[in-house]
Amino acid sequence: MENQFPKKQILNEDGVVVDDVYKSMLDESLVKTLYTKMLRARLFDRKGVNLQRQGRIGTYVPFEGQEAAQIGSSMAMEEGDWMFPTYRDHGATLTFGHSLKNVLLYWKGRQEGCIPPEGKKIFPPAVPIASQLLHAAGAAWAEKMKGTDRASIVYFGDGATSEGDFHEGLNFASVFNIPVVFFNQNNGYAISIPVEKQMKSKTIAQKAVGYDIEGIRLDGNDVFAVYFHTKAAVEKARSGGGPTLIEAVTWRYGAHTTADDPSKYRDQDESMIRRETTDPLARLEKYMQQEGIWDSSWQKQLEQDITLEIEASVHEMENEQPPHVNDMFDHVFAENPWPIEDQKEAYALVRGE
Ligand SMILES: Cc1ncc(C[n+]2csc(CCOP(=O)(O)OP(=O)(O)O)c2C)c(N)n1
Repeated sequence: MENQFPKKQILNEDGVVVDDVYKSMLDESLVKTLYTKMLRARLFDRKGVNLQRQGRIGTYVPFEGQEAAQIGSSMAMEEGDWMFPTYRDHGATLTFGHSLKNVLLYWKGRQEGCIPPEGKKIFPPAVPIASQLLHAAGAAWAEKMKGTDRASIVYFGDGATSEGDFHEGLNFASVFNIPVVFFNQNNGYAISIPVEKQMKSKTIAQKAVGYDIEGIRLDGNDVFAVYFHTKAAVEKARSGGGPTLIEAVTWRYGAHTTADDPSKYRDQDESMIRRETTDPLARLEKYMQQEGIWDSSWQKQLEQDITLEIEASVHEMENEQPPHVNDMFDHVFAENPWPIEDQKEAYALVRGE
């Protein structure tokens, strides 16, 4: 099965394009945009971890290492399409147009952080694993019934493929030929469980066979492979070709969340080695250098501009009121059932209110 789903690559680890078909499609402005968005995501992510460590936001979920997977795939979507992220996909949502301020507000615990800018169809991050696959299939099915050419993309991890919702989502999308791209980021771990203990199958892409849909396995640290293959899957979906399951093989360098200590379950050297050998940004930089489109003063200026943009959004987030404890109780049901009302009242009593 592994041989039937080889890891597709366009840009190899040395920054060399290994698939000639794509050479003519790599214009300078696309390459620079991909680099810019990946750098923005990385700097935002590092800021998120620092803010949590300084006690300025709550628990934060980092994604450093997964930038090519998130930015390449979100850049393949168009205005009017739907995006269904998990808690780890703010690189994708920011690239698709979510606001820095609101993404930060989410991590601060404010429910307003779930609201995307006007016109952006971005769902709140799904924390119940794999539940968002059904939402994505449903939204795309609705678009199909309305006769539009809008598609959905839904993000999920390797661990999510063990949930019933994964299978229901794929089966439903297959049976009704729904315009949805199931975008898996196989980052090797579901918290502390390595993918080899999560499943017997050697790839995630092969799971598509069970639903008779297309399955694609990609080098998820190669932003060109992710961008072009996701774009093809989205275009196929738009033109009535049905769903695709994409497995982007990647790696998270850091912890599962800021509440996790990865040294308890994996060798820390591995992330260091991967940073040196397969990093998505370093790889793109090598390509740009070899193509003569790398300019270190451009990169420095870019980094400065992004840093200022992020700092301004932190300032905006911190100018908002802190979350109220009742937010924990008030945003799941339109009308709270009695056990939740009881808990809310009990907690108010404890606080002396
Ligand atoms: C239905 C459900 N079960 C368990 C959890 C607890 N949980 C949170 S993250 C996680 C691991 C998910 O791993 P994966 O799908 O590979 O995504 P990753 O976090 O690696 O991006 C689990 C089990 C949950 N949030 N929802």
